Amino acid sequence: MTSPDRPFLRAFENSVMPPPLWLMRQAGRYLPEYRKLRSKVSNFQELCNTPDLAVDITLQPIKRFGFDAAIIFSDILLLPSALGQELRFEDGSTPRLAPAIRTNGDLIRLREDNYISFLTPTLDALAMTRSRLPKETSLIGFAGAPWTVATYMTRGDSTGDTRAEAKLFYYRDPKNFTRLLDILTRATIDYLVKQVEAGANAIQLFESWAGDLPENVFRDCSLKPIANITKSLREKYPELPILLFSKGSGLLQKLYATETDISAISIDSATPLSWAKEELQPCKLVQGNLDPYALLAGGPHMEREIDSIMEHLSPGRFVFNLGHGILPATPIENVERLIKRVREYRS
Ligand code: 1CP
Repeated sequence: MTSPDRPFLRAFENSVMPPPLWLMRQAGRYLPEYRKLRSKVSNFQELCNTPDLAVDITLQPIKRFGFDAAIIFSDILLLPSALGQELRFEDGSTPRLAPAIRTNGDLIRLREDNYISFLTPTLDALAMTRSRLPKETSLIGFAGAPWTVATYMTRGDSTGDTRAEAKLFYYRDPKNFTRLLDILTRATIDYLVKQVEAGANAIQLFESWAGDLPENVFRDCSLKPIANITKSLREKYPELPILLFSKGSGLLQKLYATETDISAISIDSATPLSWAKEELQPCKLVQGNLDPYALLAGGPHMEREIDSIMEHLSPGRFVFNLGHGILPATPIENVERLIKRVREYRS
């Protein structure tokens, strides 16, 4: 049996025109059909943990827009919840994990076995989604990168900077903070392997909070765990597309490209296109990077930005996306215009 033709997967080999297209957070509050389902349950976690609902939500943007890839509806914070922290999503505020993990003594509270059983709803949703997706559409599984997940785990209920407690834990007690990163690295590998077994065709890692790390801390806390995760996945799945989105990491993104086994870098909106073309694209696929506010505003500015991204990046290995998640106030018509502009682009 030959494998189905999936433009998103083909783009990892060669330039594909028009380029494959999907949007980070494409299932979410800007969609009326999402808001309708969301209003029927008491909290966001219930959506993630009810496979029928998670599948319907994952498929919503595919049915409406025909994107080339679906991303499973879930959250990066379900993993620390499976490891034993209590997770609370409250509308309009940052999600919370309690009690905070800030010392060696806190680490022993984390579950090191059987945590995957708490993630079964997402694995079931992946398998069900794969069976219901059009065959040409790829399915993306995901996890948070260990540093970003650790920022939430160490933060607890504190209201300060998201990264403060993780940095302080690392600076005061690097040995035990590294143990936390190791626990997360191992659990993330396990979880991603299960996601691939359930039907994910590609994996994306989200590193949202590594943007202001000094280089040596970046190497220890972001680069190293990501290198370990990708090495393990690569040994098991030599061809698996592994994408990494690392918001705000600027020039240091080059280190992921040269020192890890990722397949693609999803660049944020502040990453210069000419730099991405020259420094990243020769060795990795580049994904990105329209500013979500340009999409929200729409109009001629958005069209110029799309053309510029296409001009720089579409001749190489490229997937069109945003530079961060789509904003809840984004008009549907602007998403439709974006798709048309990308698919009808002529250089
Ligand atoms: O309906 C609602 O009000 C819930 C909003 C929401 C949604 C739709 C949250 C809470 N998470 C999600 C889904 C989600 N989160 C997906 C689903 C797939 C998709 O369509 O893209 C993904 C991939 C994520 C990843 C995620 N969660 C990240 C990494 C990417 C990023 O945005 O930087 C992070 C940091 C989170 C934590 C999180 N979950 C939810 C919120 C509001 C946040 C961010 C909070 C913060 O800024 O600290």
